[in-house]
Amino acid sequence: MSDGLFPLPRDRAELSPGAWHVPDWLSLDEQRELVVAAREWAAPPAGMRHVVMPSGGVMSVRSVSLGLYWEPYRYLDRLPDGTAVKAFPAVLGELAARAVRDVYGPTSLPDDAYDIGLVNFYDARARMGLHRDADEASLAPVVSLSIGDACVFRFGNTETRTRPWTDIELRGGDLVVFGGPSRLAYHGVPKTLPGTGDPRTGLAAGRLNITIRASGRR
Ligand SMILES: O=C(O)CCC(=O)C(=O)O
Repeated sequence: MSDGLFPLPRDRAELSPGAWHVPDWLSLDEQRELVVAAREWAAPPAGMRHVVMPSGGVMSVRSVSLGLYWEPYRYLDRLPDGTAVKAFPAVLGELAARAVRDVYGPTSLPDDAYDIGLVNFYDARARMGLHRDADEASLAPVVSLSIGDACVFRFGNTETRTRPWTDIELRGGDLVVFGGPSRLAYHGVPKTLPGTGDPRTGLAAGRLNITIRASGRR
C-alpha cells in the first residue's frame, strides 16, 4: 500500500506497557515465504476452518492451528475428530524468538519456548471480537505477524472488554508483540481494509495473521 508520493515513515510504538507495534518488520521475501507456507498449513487434513464458539456462534475468521489445536478455551493434542495437528514449524519459532529479542532486548526465554501457531485468514467481511489469549500456561509474550490487507487492530486493557483501548492500523509486514503487564490484555480486529494489501506477497486478497504463542508445556 502507498501513502502517495511521499511515504510517511511509521515509528515503532508502545501501545501499552509491554505491548509494541513494529511497522514493516517482515521483509517482502519473508512475507512471500509465509504466504506459501500458509497455503500448505491451510490445506486438509487439519486445515483451515471456522472455529465454532461454545455459544454456537461461528467465527468469521478462518483459522488453522499448528503445534497444538486451539478450540475455545483450551489446547488439544489432536483435533476433536482425532486428526493429528500439523507440526509447529521451526520458522515460526525462529521468528518469535527474533521478535521478542528485537522488542525487549536479551531475554531469559529459551529460543524453543514457542510451540503454537494460530494462522488466521480474514476475508473482506471477517473480524475478531475483543478477547484475551489466556489459554496458555506460559506468560511468554504473544507474537503476531500481519500480511496482506491492513486492518484496524484494537488493543485494550487487561480488566474489561470496554475502553480504554487504542486503535492502530496494522499493515502487511507489521509485528505486534505483547507481554509483561499487557500479556493478558483484550485485543481484536474490528475491521480489515480490503484492497490495501501488497499483491507482491502472493496474497491477492484478504489478510493473513500469524499468532505465535508458548503453551508452557515445554
Ligand atoms: O488478527 C490479529 O491481528 C489478531 C489475532 C488474534 O487476536 C488471535 O488470534 O488471538
